[in-house]
Amino acid sequence: MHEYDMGNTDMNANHTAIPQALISALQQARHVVVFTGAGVSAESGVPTFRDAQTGLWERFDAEELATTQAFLNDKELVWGWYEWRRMQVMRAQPNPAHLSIAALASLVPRLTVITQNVDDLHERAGSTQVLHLHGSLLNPRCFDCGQAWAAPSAIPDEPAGGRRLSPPICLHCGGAIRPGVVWFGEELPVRELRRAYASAKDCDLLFSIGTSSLVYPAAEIPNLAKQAGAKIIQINPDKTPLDAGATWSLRGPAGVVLPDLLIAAFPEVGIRR
Ligand code: BJW
Ligand code: ZN
Repeated sequence: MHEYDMGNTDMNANHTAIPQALISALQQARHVVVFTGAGVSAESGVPTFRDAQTGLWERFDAEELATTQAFLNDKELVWGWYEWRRMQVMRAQPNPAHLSIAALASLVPRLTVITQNVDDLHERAGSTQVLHLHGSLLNPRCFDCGQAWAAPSAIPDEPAGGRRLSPPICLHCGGAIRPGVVWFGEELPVRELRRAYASAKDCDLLFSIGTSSLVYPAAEIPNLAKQAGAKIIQINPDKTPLDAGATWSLRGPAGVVLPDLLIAAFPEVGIRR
């Protein structure tokens, strides 16, 4: 594994640390997979889960909020917390990492974006057909019958951490509406997971960006690509369990590293940092 420290966040700096072999691999790639986690939205102000001090699980107990049992125990607590998070996402804007990933689609022959994120910042940056492995904050549904519930688009002020809030009632069956995310112990959406696995096995280059690589089965995706012969580029300011398997690890914020990488690989395109 080659490790490159891109930690300098000075936007005017010339990040020549990107190795030529990596640039060539990107220029020659036939099918690129971009696999993202919460870190890709961190520079948009959306908190990650496991970062020290700022991560959600530093302040909130995952067992009390992100499991089916938690919802059954205290629907108001869980619904209020997820509404607070939905408001945060609606206020956030895509950052240069999301924009670079969207731009990459027209620079390589084929691009597949797979995300663990429950926000819509990839789509708002211009990415299409994004595979959401852990659902979306923006698509609540009935706990009992699965009927979709149209979340209001207004952004009311929610106190930090949320307040207790009764979930809406399903017009179809009277059940409680739940967040449209995948909680611990729940199955990932079958169609998305199948497509993600197939893309990983088919690609020649996979980016793993802003994920701690701790949550399964999603964390298996870079390993599948590697086993199938793909090169792996990791972008993350911190170490992760993927370090050993990555062909290159670029240590730095995705919103700085990705634009630099695109400028280095496709100078003719005029991407701005
Ligand atoms: C930056 C940056 C910058 C910061 N630029 N980078 C062993 C024990 C117990 C359980 C298990 C076990 N092995 C497997 C399991 C099961 C479990 C699991 O994996 N647990 C592990 C934690 C151990 N998995 C599941 O339960 C899954 N389901 C399942 O397995 O089902 C089986 C089944 C089959 C058939 C029928 C029924 C069941 C489901 C997992 C669902 C995960 N859900 C969550 C919450 C979603 C809802 C919500 O939003 O609240 O998904 S958990 C949370 O973690 C969220 C994320 O998508 C996921 C991954 O996190 P991510 O994205 O990696 O974020 P962080 O915070 O961890 O990392 C951020 C990274 O960014 C860091 O590395 C930073 O350094 C970096 N960074 N700034 C670039 N500017
Ligand atoms: Zn219902």
